[in-house]
Order: sequence, then structure tokens, then C-alpha cells
Amino acid sequence: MRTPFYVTTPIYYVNDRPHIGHAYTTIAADLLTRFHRLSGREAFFLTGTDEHGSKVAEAAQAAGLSEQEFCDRTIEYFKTAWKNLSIEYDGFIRTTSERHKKAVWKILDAMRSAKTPDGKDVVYTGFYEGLYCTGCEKFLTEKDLVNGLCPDHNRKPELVKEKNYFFRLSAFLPAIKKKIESNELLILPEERRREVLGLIEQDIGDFSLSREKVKWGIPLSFDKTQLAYVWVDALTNYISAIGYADDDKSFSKWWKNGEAVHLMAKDILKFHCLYWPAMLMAAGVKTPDKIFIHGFFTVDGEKMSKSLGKKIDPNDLVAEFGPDVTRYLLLTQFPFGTDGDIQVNRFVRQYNSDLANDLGNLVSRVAKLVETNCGGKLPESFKNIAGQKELIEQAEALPSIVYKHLEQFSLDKAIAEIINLVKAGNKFFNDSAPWKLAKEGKIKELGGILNTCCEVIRIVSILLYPVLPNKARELRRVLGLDDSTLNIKNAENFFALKPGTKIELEKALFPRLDTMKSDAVIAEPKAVHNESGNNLLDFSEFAKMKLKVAQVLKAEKVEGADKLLKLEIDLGDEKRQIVAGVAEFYTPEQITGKKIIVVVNLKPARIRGINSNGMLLAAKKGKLLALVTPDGDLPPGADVS
Ligand code: ME8
Repeated sequence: MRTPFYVTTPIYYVNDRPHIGHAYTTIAADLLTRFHRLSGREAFFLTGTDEHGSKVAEAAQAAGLSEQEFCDRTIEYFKTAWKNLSIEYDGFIRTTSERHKKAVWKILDAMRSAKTPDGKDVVYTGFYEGLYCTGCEKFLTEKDLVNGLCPDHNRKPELVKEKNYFFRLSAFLPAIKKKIESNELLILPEERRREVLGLIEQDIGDFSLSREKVKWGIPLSFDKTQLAYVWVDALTNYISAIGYADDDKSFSKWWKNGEAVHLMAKDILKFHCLYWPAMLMAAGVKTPDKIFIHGFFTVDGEKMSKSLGKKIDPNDLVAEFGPDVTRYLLLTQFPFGTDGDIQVNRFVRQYNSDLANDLGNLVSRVAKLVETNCGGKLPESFKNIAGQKELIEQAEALPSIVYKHLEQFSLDKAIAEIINLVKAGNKFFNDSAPWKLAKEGKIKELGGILNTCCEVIRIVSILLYPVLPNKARELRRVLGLDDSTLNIKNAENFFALKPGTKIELEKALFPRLDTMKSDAVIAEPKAVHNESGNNLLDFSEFAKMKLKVAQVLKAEKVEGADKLLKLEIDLGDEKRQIVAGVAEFYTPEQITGKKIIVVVNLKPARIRGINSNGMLLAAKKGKLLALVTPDGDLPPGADVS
């Protein structure tokens, strides 16, 4: 009996809608689950949503909803996207569920009563003073900041001073190191494993288990004045969802006796590879078996995040290509563990090449010849055709090659090997030129070629099913097959189709595409049109913009740029430099001392080699320009909303 396979995605923050980064992890988990099931292994696939913490509370406030209402609404975006992508999860865990809360209390209690290997309390109280980025939901150090801002969220972290409970992470690091080195906790790819081992060598300190001033979260089981730190809450999802607190049988099956695999990108590696194993060890629970860190996407060279940068909505890709092709395209852009830049303009070309030309053509050419020469029925097999033996060998070897690649999470390689068989099938078809044999009356040989090609298509329909679940079923219907033979065992043997079976292709499975229907797949940010055609922003989009009153402290002309002034501005609790295109309207003397309005959460830019960290607001009509200033005596740093 093989151990049950348990695979998880991160639980995604509900402060915004999913983008293709989230889709990537979720499609990969779906693929692995489907593949293991095809191979006869029991599998459980968990995904879900991370609904607590200041980040979600802020988004709820911006949307004018209670936190719970906001979460109830936004999780639907995730569920809909996953449905549109034909993702079939077995569990969807929400951190606001009662089941999850019970599990968080259970693990907190277990950690609270635990001792470290050297006999100290795992949980201790302390006073925390440090910088916290709500965007990351983590504490940062001065070293992490760029121009005083969190580089990932371009926002100034808040200074937090509060009583916290701490988790003695440092005491567990030697044991975690051993587990990683012995591969009891297998971290892949190797580069990420080294990165984690490197982190262990640094002094990463203990972590806060709780927060005092946050309002949206799970109260600690042993001190209701504190809420569980959102990462402690979130990580527990992996066991709460399978019964850690309320279903021993299920928990034993999937966690204790199963193979637990976490998928994610590098952004959350430290939490999963260090915090999570340490929490489990303290609570006396087995650590996960494998953690795979896949690549991180950028879009057209820009970082993609919910709050900044360009992003692609997976639903828009589904509208273009359908669920199967979207899954295929996303999984085949880069090796699974490697970062890469998504370029949507390549998608049509790749679709045409792999799916329309290779797979689609093979199916339609074979079906057509079967129809015209064999009365639409599968002809008898016939051996000793040139190139046939090699093709059969390649096909019969394929399931175990695919299996090995998937064991190592080389999803892209597994898919490439399947497409290679399709290409080999096409080559065999072309080289043996069955259309000529028809004219020459060599019907048996002709039938043998078509029979061989149908077998290749059958094997491909099984192996590609985890990637293209709907199209694979359509493919199988062409061959008169249903799901009863949809398993890896059936892909291991050639000549399994019954001669005489009806072969019928109603319409092309992968019609060629000229261009994409829409050129607006990349959102930056997404605009909604009202009836008069104006662009309308969601309120939550507007609310992302942070405006503040600033006072100009110093101004000077930028050498060689007639229109630019370099300004030093006071924002109350910080000073910044910005470059503004107002030199034709204001001299440095005229602008110095003025109160202005500045957008403070823009990505820093370099203008003529000078750093600009913000943008002032001005009104303009024709050749007139005037600064936007507050009507009243407000101090620098006042919020504008
Ligand atoms: O971090 N490229 O949630 P999150 C590839 N709630 N994958 C990407 C990606 C990109 N550009 N952007 C996001 C959180 N992802 C926490 C997790 S788990 C206990 C708590 C994927 O909504 C990738 O899997 O920010 C990444 O790790 C995850 O989304 C982060 O999702």
C-alpha cells in the first residue's frame, strides 16, 4: 500500500482577488493530485484562504464592510477562479471557521505547555519593539528597508511597541537543520534548501506568537487580551483542515501516515521551512515531508503583487483560452522551480505549436483517415511498420518517466515528455504517409498505422489528463473511451483499444488561433467602464492610494532639465526627496515653504538619475498649472482622503 498523498497550497490572503501567481500553485497542486489518483494512490488536495490580520482588516475598512462580510465576499473570487480553472480541491479551509479556531487553540495550548530540548519554556512573554509591515504581516529590521520603506509593499512599516508572547525558535533550529540535512524534511529545489540552511546559520531570533494591538484574529487560548500572530494562525491550516482538533482518523491518515507536501513560492519560505516545523515539533506533531518552492513570476518584467505592479487575472486567461489551455500555458512557461517573466504575447504561438499543430493535428488527421478509409471504425493492429517499434517503446516507457519527473516536481519536464510522444506520433504518421497507402490499396498497413496513432493518442489522453482534464476527456470520447480506463495502468500497455470501436471527431479539439481576442489581459490596474465610457475604479482600488500633506523644505533646479525641480519635503514623521515637473511654473524660492499634497505610496522612481520617492498633485489646464494645497493650516503628515 502506498502512503496517501496530501498536498497543500498556501492559503491566500483575501485582501484582493487572485492573480496568476496564486493560480500557478493551485493548478500545480491539482495536477499532482490528479496524477497520483491516476496511479492508484489516495490523495487529498487542500487550499483555502487566510482571513485574519491587519491587512484584511484594512481592506475590509476600505470596502466599508465588516471583516467577516468582507471575507465572505472575497473568498468567492478564489472559489470562482478555481472553478473556472477546473481545479478540484478536496478541502477549502478558511481561517475564520470554527474548526480552524479549535485547532489553533489546540496547537497554542500544546506549545504553551512544551519545553525546548534544553528544558526551557517554549512560549515566554516579552516586550516587542520593532517595525511591522502590514503588507507582509511580518516584523522587519532596518536592514530590510529601502528608503525607509518595505521594498515589497512600498509602505512605511509601523513602529510597534507591545507585550507579546514569544516562541523560542532558536532552540529548535539545530533539530530542524538535522531534519533538512537528512531529508526527513525534504526542501526542494536544492537552491532553496541551501537558502534555508543559510538562514539557520544567521541569527534569526525568536518570533512573536501573538499581537496585542491587532483587532481581527483568533484570541490566544491562554490570554484573551492577545490575538494569535497571523502566521501562527495561518500555518495551522495545514492540520486544522484534516482534523487535528476534531478528527483523529482523518488526521492520522493524511498527516501522520501520509506524505505531506507543501507547495508555495519563495516569498513565504522562512515561515514554512523554519517557523512551521518548529511549531509542530514543540506541539509533538510530525513535521511535513516535503516543501517545494516553485518559481516566482513577474509580468512584463514587473513584480506582480496584489497591491503593486501589473497582474493577470486567471479568469481573463480562461476567457481567452479556456481552462485546460490556461493550465497548460501557465505550467509550461518555466521549469517549476525557476523564476520567470510571463509574456502573454507568447501564449498564442505556443498554443498553436504544442496543442493546435502537434496534438490537435494528429487527432484530426488520424480521425479523418479512419473515417474515409475504415468506415469510421478503429482498424486492426498491424506490426512491422517502419518506426513503429521505436514509437511503441517510447510510449510504453513514458508513464514511468512522467512519474519520476512528477516525484521530483519537474512538472514542466513531465509535460514536455508527453508532448514529445505526440511529436513522435506525428513524425511516424508523416514518415509512413498513410494517405499514399490508401491510394495504393495497402489497407492492412494503412489500418496498422492508424491503429498505432490511435494508441498514442489514447496514452496521451491518460497522461495529459492531470493537465488538461476536460480536453483529455474529449480526446477519450473520440476514441470511444470513458473514465473506467482512465488510469496509469492502462497507459503502460500498447494495443488496448478494441478494433471496430467507433472513432469520431466532431470538431477540432484545439483550433488554431490567430491572435488573442482581448489585449487587456494584463491589468494595471483594472478599469471598469460605466455607461458613458469613463473608466471607473473600484473603491478598494482608490483606497490603495495614500495621500498626505507635505511641506516643501528645500527646492532646487535639476541640472539639464528645464521642467524639473528637486524637492525636499517634510511628511511629519519623515523627510523625503521627490522630483516634480513644475519648474516652468514655480521657481525654487516660490515653492519652498508651500504645503502640498503628495502621493506617498508610489514605487520609488529614478528621474534623470535622481531618486524620487512620491509625487505631488497639481491641477492643469492648457498652459496653466497650480499646485493642489490644503485649504487650512494642517500639519505635514496629515492624511488626505
Ligand atoms: O503569503 N509568482 O498569501 P498570498 C508565483 N497568506 N507564485 C505566486 C506569485 C508570483 N508572482 N505571487 C503569489 C500568503 N504566488 C499567506 C500564506 S500559508 C500558511 C499563508 C503564490 O496571498 C505563491 O504560492 O500572498 C505564494 O507563495 C503565494 O501565492 C502567496 O500568497
